Amino acid sequence: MASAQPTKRCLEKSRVAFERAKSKIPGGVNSPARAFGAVGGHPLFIASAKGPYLYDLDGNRYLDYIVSWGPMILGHAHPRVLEAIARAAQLGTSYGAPTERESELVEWMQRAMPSLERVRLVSSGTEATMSAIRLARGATGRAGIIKFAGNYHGHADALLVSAGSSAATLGVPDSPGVTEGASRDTIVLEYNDLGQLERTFAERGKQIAGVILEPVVGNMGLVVPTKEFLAGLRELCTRYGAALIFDEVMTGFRVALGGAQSLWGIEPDITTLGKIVGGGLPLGAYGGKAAWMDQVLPAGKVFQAGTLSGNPLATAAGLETIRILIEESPYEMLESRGRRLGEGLSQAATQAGIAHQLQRVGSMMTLFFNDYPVTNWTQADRSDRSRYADFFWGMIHQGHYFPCSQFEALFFSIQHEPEMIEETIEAAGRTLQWMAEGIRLRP
Ligand code: KE4
Repeated sequence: MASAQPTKRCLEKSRVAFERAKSKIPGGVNSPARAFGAVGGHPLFIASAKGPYLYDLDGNRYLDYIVSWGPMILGHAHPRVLEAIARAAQLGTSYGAPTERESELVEWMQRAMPSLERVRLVSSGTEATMSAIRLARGATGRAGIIKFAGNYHGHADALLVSAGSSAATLGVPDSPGVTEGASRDTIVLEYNDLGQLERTFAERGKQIAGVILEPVVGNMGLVVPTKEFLAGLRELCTRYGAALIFDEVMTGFRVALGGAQSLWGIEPDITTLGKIVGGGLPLGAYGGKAAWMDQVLPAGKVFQAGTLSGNPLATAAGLETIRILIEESPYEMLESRGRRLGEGLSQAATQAGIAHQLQRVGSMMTLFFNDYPVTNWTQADRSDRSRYADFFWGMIHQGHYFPCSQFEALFFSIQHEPEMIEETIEAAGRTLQWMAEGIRLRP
């Protein structure tokens, strides 16, 4: 029996705002990930956010399942975080000189991630990963960096090769402007393919400065590494003296307090961080074993600098966020709510007779419209993008803001209560039923 037809929300003010923005900002957005390029229509312009909710210019309320692409694990406008930022702002916003709070933040990070013997604070995840590969190259005197297709590490030239996230979404995994010279030393392999990794090290091990990966991938949709792949990575990097770099910008403090490295029991040489560690303000970090990190200037000779590195407002927001996560330890609750959401989405797709894979770690997950489990980019790339676009818009018109791409993970916060998770599951059930009835939901 045909279910009630979807009612479309009025998004007129966002549409007008987008037209205005397009004449001033390339593509009307300051990051392509939020352009809705893969799902059609125009992006929603946000007026405010509170707790688990976003509010757009037209006054529509949404349960937020991107939470700023990961950072807002405590929910939006958390009172303690706002108070910490306001208190810091009264003392000035940037000094260009060291402050004690930078050391305090690092000490709290070290409590969560013992592998962080030294940490350098920067202003974004891109800066963190760019610096980490420069460190690996400077410390080893080698040029080769191994990355994996579908893994996104920000937009540094050497890493914008077969990248995931919006690079994959918008079909520019190898961007114009990234020269052959910049990417010549980047070796791209298939995620979870240990044999290919072993052969590459056997042939070129002495040229490899480091291997960088997402230890749980979010940027091709959620893909989990096999134990053998991770163990092989660690053993090969040790054997050949290459840096094992865990890009935990997305997974750090998300999949566990200690990130994916604490889940998998693998200690990287260098970890890159961002998102949650800044509590919603611009802050990234790279850190790890002192033997590596003490080669960064001025302790060592590998250059890296930044006007706003360790910014007082960003460290205040990050410190309060990490404090709350350590004090409240919400990870069992995030796991149980994540399990319920994942099971609910999968059951809804099964009831609608729609082929799918639900892949999840804790409070990050992806509903792939794909006939087979996704273990690498080749498989992720076979997902049905149009189906995802229909799903996305069916959820938007019912007030649930999912990632605007099949190749992104969804996240939720500690303020997404069980009854909200149930609302989302019910909305997904209606959406998937409409899709099964052939109703076009995407613009
Ligand atoms: P930023 O430069 O965006 O702070 O971090 C880059 C980055 C590095 N490593 C990983 C694993 C990441 O996921 C990211 C950024 N993630 C994307 C979303 N998947 C950010 C959203 C955007 O680009 O607007």
